[in-house]
Amino acid sequence: MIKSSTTIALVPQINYGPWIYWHDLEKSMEKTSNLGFDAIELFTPASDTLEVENLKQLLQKFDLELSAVGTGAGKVIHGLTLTDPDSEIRKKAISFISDMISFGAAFGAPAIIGSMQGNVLPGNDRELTLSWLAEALEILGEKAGKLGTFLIYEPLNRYETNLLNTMKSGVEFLEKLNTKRVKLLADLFHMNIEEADIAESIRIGASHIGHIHFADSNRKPIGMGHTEMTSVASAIKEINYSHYISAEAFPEPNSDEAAQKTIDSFNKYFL
Ligand SMILES: [Mn+2]
Repeated sequence: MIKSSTTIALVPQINYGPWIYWHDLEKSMEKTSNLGFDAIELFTPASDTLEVENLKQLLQKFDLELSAVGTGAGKVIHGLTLTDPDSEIRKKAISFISDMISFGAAFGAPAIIGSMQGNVLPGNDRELTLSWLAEALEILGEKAGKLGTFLIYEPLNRYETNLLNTMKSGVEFLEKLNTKRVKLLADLFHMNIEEADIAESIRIGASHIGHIHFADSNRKPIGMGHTEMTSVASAIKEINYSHYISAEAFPEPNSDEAAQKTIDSFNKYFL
């Protein structure tokens, strides 16, 4: 079954970005639940921002699941990436994500590696940089596996990383790893920029895809841009996708309308 999720940003330093709800966890969960979503995806400053027992109670109260946890705060707040030429920074990045994996795993939810993957920096070797990414995914994928979950790696568009931008390059990268506990994130906004054919790329990703970010061509909620969603939705169903479709979209025109637009689109294409 394909499941729906909103996104909630709880990082005080960030006040705008592609998240539906902002800063008020309980109110955001209540609204998510009232609209009929299955889950929430969280963007928190750290793995210990929320108390596990407290979040468990809230999830139960609102009949929601945790779809995934983001790790981007490691970069935004601490300047950490998995591909920094400084090995001490890479170690800290691995440790930050490792703690996030433990937090998510308490709810059966995977952690997402997006901006924490970093870039090949000027003057650095591409193969060496990719080997640092591979090393980190091996360690973190196995850690997630031991905790009964998996890790999600997200190919980003060229304006956010120069590492891997397409589903195909992501699949080829994962297939060279020893760990089988890393899955790919199909972010429809990034794919709109990088892929020749989003539906075909979903088929290429197939069983490797473990999470989907649901956003239109302009990163607004699906239905507010020009992504041709009918063929994309068919491909998602065709591969028997059974994880979450999560609204990593701008809260436009506001959070409530963005959430409503998202669930209307989700119901239109996936119910
Ligand atoms: Mn994304």
